Amino acid sequence: MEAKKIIYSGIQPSGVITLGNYVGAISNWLELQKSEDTQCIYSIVDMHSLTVRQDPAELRKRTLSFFAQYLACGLDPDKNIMYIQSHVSEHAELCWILNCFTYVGEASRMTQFKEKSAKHADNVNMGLMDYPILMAADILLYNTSLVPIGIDQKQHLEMARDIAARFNNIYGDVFTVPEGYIPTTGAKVMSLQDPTSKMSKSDPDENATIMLIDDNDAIRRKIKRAVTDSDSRVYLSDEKPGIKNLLTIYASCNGISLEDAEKACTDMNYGTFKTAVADSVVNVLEPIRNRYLDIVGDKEYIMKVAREGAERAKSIAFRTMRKVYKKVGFVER
Ligand code: AQP
Repeated sequence: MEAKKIIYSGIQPSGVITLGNYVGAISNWLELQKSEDTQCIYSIVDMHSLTVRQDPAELRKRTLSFFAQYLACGLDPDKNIMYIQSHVSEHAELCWILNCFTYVGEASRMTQFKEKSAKHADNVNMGLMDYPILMAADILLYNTSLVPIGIDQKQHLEMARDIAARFNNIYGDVFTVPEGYIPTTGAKVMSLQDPTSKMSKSDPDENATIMLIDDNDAIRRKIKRAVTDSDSRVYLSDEKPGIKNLLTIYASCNGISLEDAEKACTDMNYGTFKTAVADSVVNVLEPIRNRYLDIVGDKEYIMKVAREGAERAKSIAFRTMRKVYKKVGFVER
């Protein structure tokens, strides 16, 4: 029997899960879990979120809330391995090993490192630079073939591939070199208030992002306030980033191409168009929010799923680490 193809992805518990995370990542996770030939591993990558200062009580609460949102989206714990990253200590162990096979020059060239260093100038910690190496460890621990991500993570995935290839060159075929899986539509959902920058989990302007668990009124209000332009016609153009973003959201929520979204909406005025976009988002998010409200209070259930997921993840991760430690010359434990 052929081994199942491993899919790995995660979201860090900072800020709030956004429509961008859903469209760029989670909606693909839902598709990928359907195949009998895949083993999907989905994590809440809490260790990554420490690269920015967190309130401990808030972080704990948010991690469980994110886990409940994974379940509410329809990620199936019987089918997938779902766990919290810090519960599997091999992530930190492999990160250390990979650090020793990564050059400071390549890590410091990463766009996210430069952007986050500028944004958090008072706390440019080593973790911020180490973020993509920990991400490489997350992926390589499980012999992952495919990593579903938004386009913002493409550079980090390239780095994970470089590190894997470098290690394999020295020690033989230890790691699977992973491929990225980036959606054709919705790889980068933009901020509703500044459609030239990414919709981001920690944006302090609450009108800029749609939260996965926003209620219908909030969704409608935010889309109504979305920045567009002084034109009045709906069509695709790089000169119209606000409209392009709303068309992207409409296309993703209706499961159609950007071009078909343009065809469907081109006769609408901006008011009607925004209502149509809001209806599409509400259709997708309302059932998720309702399921979330059912699950989030049941901490026992969430923890049971997280514990079982961590055990399954650990059994794979432990085998990888045994192999890696042997290859680099550590005495067997
Ligand atoms: N706007 C987006 N459009 C499409 N995909 C997106 N992703 C994120 N934002 C968008 C994808 O979601 C996955 C998880 O992302 P993450 O947890 O690594 O962090 P983030 O959301 O990219 O982080 P932010 O927004 O930069 O968070 P803060 O503001 O807290 O630092 C990834 O696959 C990502 O590509």
